[in-house]
Amino acid sequence: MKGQATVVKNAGSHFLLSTLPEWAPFPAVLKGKIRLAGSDSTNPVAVGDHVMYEYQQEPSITHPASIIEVSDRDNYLIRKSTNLSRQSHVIAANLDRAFIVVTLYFPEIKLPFLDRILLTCEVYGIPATIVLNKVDIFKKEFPDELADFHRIYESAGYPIIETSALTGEGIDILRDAIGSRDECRVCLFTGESGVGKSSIIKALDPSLNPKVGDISIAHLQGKHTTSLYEMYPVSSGGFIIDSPGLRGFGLVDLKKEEIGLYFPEMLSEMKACRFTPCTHTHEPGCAVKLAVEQGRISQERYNSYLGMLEEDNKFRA
Ligand SMILES: Nc1nc2c(ncn2[C@@H]2O[C@H](COP(=O)(O)OP(=O)(O)OP(=O)(O)O)[C@@H](O)[C@H]2O)c(=O)[nH]1
Ligand SMILES: [Mg+2]
Ligand SMILES: [Zn+2]
Repeated sequence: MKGQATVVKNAGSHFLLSTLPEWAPFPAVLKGKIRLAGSDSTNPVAVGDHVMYEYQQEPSITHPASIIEVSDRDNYLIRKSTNLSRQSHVIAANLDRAFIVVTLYFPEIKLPFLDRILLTCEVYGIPATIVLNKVDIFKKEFPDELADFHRIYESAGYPIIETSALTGEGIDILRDAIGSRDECRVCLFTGESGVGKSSIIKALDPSLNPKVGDISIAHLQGKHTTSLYEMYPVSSGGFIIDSPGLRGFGLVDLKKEEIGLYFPEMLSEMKACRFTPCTHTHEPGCAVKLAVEQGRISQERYNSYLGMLEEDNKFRA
């Protein structure tokens, strides 16, 4: 017999599937070699994938279903490994939104890293919201840094939701952004280790129990507690994919002239550049550089952009 379902957990060699919006996960394995056409990714099946499976008897741990086909993806988020192999890894597929979780401190935020994730979401057409977690730690103590963060990302056009998984602040707003039961959205939580992705899922729905880790005192970093991609049904509505903390985030292959197209705030300025294409670095009459000088584009985002151009040199030289 055959059926269609969504991948809700990816444990490498075995999977859990569920027929969304029903939540009744059952085990499955990959049958034979499934390759998506044109894909060199290390994982042919990702959480969020819609798959065709077959089974002889009701799927169970001892008799898992067999995944026989992966349907075309509406979208997916992909990361290149940062080593020279440049293999790609599909993070998740068929996403309605990515929530990129960050915090200003513990671990300290790295803006270029956030900007790489945002750029990748733009490239793959996935709407992104920034979740600024742990506000209980820095809202009072670091108001200037907080204001700076809002200035940078609001001018770039990204929504920011401030949350604390500890006090519950902002969790209702986040729940609304995920959506109601009828909307049945599938959303990814991604970001560095230790920022509180799993903690927020618990705060959104206390009946869910993803593992939560510590922050290493020695390094003030997360300890990579979540090791698998796994979807959770939120009781108020929607499905959230919890994911392991990202370490590096290699960029997809883009031509130099293309990178700026995925910075929303540059896109609106670059029409006025004197030259096309313009890399917005040395060219005279560059409207993007003017917008940076005049404060419409933040220096921080522009610096991230320059960093990406440089990385591009490193891998293409
Ligand atoms: N003060 C404070 N601590 C938080 C908050 N959210 C999470 N934490 C703490 O931060 C640590 C890491 O939380 P996790 O939820 O495991 O972080 P994660 O992003 O899932 O980390 P990985 O699974 O390693 O990627 C834990 O000690 C949490 O208790 C928050 O809003 N405020
Ligand atoms: Mg986690
Ligand atoms: Zn320009």
